[in-house]
Amino acid sequence: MGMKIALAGNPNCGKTTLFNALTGSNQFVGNWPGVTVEKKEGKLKGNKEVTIMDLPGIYSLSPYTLEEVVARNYLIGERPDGILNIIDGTNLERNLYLTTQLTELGIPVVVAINMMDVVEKNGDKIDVERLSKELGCKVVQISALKGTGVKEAAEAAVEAAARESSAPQHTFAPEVEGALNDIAAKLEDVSPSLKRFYAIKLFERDEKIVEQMEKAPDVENIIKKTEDLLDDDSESIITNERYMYIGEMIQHCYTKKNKGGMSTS
Ligand code: BGO
Repeated sequence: MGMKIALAGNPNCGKTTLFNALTGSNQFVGNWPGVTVEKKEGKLKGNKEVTIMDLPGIYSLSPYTLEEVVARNYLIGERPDGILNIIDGTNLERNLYLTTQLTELGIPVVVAINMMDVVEKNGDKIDVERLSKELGCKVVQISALKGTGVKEAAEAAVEAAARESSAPQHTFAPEVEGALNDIAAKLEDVSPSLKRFYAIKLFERDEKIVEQMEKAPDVENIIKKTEDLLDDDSESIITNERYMYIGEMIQHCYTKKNKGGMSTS
């Protein structure tokens, strides 16, 4: 049986460079069904049992761009065995926003921090061990351009995918967790590993997800109650909490050489 690893990341994070390094000339290019978004897949160099699926470059798993919808439909519909999430190490805060959503899918995730040659040149440091603990998934450092760590990243993704363990995840404020649990309890037809993802999307009033579900439960009362409690709309509640969580991780895990103030570069 072959294994499928999805390659996911923000636009410009080096995903194409990594995909080429992982697959070499062994690539098939087409379009995602029904849309003119490029679809690329290839066999992992040195292990033909492993297919690497290149997802469109995206910032989020929200429903606002065609690329986001294509990527998340693939992830929830096809359920790849693993996700290799490539992030730009020079832009950690922005890139981790997608990471916090990928780890909620119940699919094993490995994070590859790219552009490490630039991070190191700048004299900055990333505490990979701590980041790994706080994200609940393995984190490796790579330079797709120079080829360093690329093989190890692929091996880590294959290993994580084979273990079938889903990544643990961050928890939202107690009020939000309460609402998510109440919503999840109404999702009888959703497989256990996807309940949390669907609960969050329903909480955000994601209409595309509602349309996709055979029987979407009515959860408006649960959402409204939480919005009143926290005095904000549900989508902003989730977004703000993600940024708070990411901000804390950056504080713990990222050391900038030229901290604030005057920079000579
Ligand atoms: C140009 N290190 C460094 N330093 N650069 C990298 C790394 C890395 O590890 N990985 C990728 N890049 P894509 P998406 C470019 O094209 O793979 C660079 O969008 C240029 N081009 O070389 O395309 C990579 O698929 C002229 O840079 O990313 C590329 O995710 C001047 O990051 C860019 C400078 O990589 C995006 C860079 C004509």
